[in-house]
Amino acid sequence: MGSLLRAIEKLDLPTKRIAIVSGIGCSSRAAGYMNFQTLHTTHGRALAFATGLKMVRPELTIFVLMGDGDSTAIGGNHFIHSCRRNIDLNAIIFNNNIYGMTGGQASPLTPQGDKATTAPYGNPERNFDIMKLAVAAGATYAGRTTTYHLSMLDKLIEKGTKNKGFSVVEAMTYCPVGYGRLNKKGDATAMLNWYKDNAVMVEKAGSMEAAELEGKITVGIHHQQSAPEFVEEYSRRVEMAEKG
Ligand SMILES: Cc1ncc(C[n+]2csc(CCOP(=O)(O)OP(=O)(O)O)c2C)c(N)n1
Repeated sequence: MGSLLRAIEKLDLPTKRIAIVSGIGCSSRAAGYMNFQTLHTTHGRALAFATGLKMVRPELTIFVLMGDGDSTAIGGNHFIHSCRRNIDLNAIIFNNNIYGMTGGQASPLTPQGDKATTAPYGNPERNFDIMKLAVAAGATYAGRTTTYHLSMLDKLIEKGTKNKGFSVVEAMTYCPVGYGRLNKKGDATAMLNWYKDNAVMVEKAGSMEAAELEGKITVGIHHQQSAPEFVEEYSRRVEMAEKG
């Protein structure tokens, strides 16, 4: 939340033109602490609400705050179609590798083998790589970092906001209670240190072997491209149809 506020300050955007849309979860509570135009919506549907808002108020800069369960489980379909449409929204995914608010169930971002209350013998499922999912589905900006690397997180959000299209920023945000305790990751400080020790810049990762990257977090801008933006494309087509 601090990174988002610092990025907004840097971008010098008029406060009244900023909307924060969030789903339901620990992460989505962030919307309630910020004094912008805020919508705290339903679990998994933040992107659907944000899509409607952007279509009727295209002048708004919209940040969509979601948890990993919110955005990739119940809201997974909205996520891939938002990427595909390239609608000008700024999704910020707080990835704590678990369903935090409801007490630590496994999410699509719980690493295989890790424990969750619904996976007491270790998670048998493979986890998504949000960056790969976003890029494959058509997002025009995808960046990832951790809450240890705060200045990088500020910059990733800032750059993503400047992108005209669907931007995804994945912020690894540790949950020492729901995930850390079950997986013996230590306290909050130990989890932050784990981020510090295991982050690899995406540029460097390109020249590393898959085995070396096992268990590492690749951080930085993973993807950037330009493509037609959905609301503009939609309006252009309406205009053309009206002209006959
Ligand atoms: C339709 C619906 N299904 C389930 C829930 C219960 N629920 C509330 S928060 C949550 C999971 C939150 O996990 P995540 O999205 O990863 O966010 P976090 O709390 O970890 O930030 C669930 C399943 C709900 N509120 N609404």
